Amino acid sequence: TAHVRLPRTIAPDDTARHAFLVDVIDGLSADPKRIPPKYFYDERGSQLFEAITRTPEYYPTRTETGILTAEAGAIAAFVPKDAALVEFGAGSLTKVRLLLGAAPVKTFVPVDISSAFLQDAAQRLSREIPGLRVVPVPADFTAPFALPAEIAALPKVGFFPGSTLGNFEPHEAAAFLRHAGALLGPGARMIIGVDLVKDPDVLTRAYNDAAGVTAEFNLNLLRRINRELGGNFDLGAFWHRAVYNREQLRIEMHLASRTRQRVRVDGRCFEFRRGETIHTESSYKYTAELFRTLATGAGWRLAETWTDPERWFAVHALVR
Ligand code: AVI
Repeated sequence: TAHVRLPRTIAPDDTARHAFLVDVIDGLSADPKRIPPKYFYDERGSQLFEAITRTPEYYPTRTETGILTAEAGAIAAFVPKDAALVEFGAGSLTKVRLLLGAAPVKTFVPVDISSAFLQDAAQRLSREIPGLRVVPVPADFTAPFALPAEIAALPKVGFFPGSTLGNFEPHEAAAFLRHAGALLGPGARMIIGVDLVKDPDVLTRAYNDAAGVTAEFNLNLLRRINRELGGNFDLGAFWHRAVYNREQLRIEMHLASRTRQRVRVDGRCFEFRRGETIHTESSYKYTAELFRTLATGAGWRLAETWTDPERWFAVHALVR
């Protein structure tokens, strides 16, 4: 029988898997080993992150929510009438509800890498707020992407809560702010939540919760590699380590090898020394002044800053 080869289009899932594979192979080949934190967020990872935000030790989410609630009026006054609100890394959409309740927003554009989670959350939101147009964009916002054409003529406000900016290296954070400015266009505004530098004990506890949810979240990355990239990581052979780096003003999360061992990913072999780690995340903390310098260098002007009574977290308003 004749053998007919059908043309095969590359599905977006293949492209995403390939990018993941390349980053993991590169990162495990590097010394020290590293994997970018954006890969934490498969479905289970997104759920584990939500669970972290409910632990007593993880103060950022509830502190930021407190600021958004207490300052809703002032923050809403910063949003132009009929604006389109573009949220970067939208996740579960809990925080934006606080803003949408107070600000004159007509169109909401949540951008998130975890597309199943996003579709679900977007659907729930549009049912909840009937007058609101929700246009979800499933994209990795750390790479270039386009905004939907239907919001081209509207004034645009970026929303980037949760101190996600802190998970970028400082040069990446500057590049992100510059790109976000170009994407949102002239006259754009931005509301951005950033964790503040504080007592190292408070920081260290926040990333070492007693119930072990953060450890589960960190280890889930290995589970994802096993499932999606054909890895054979033994999750019991690694442990979660989170430490504050006082020079760099960042929490570092690592997965540390309990023994000397060999691991395979996609047919390739990687050696671990006993105690060797994979650096899986940095979470940079910014003083208000350091953040001002970062934003100014990226073409924004810092217009206002709202904070909580303990000054643990900051919500900044930027204007281009
Ligand atoms: C999403 N991001 C801001 C969190 C953070 O605090 O850096 C991720 C996280 N990692 C461990 N706990 C929470």
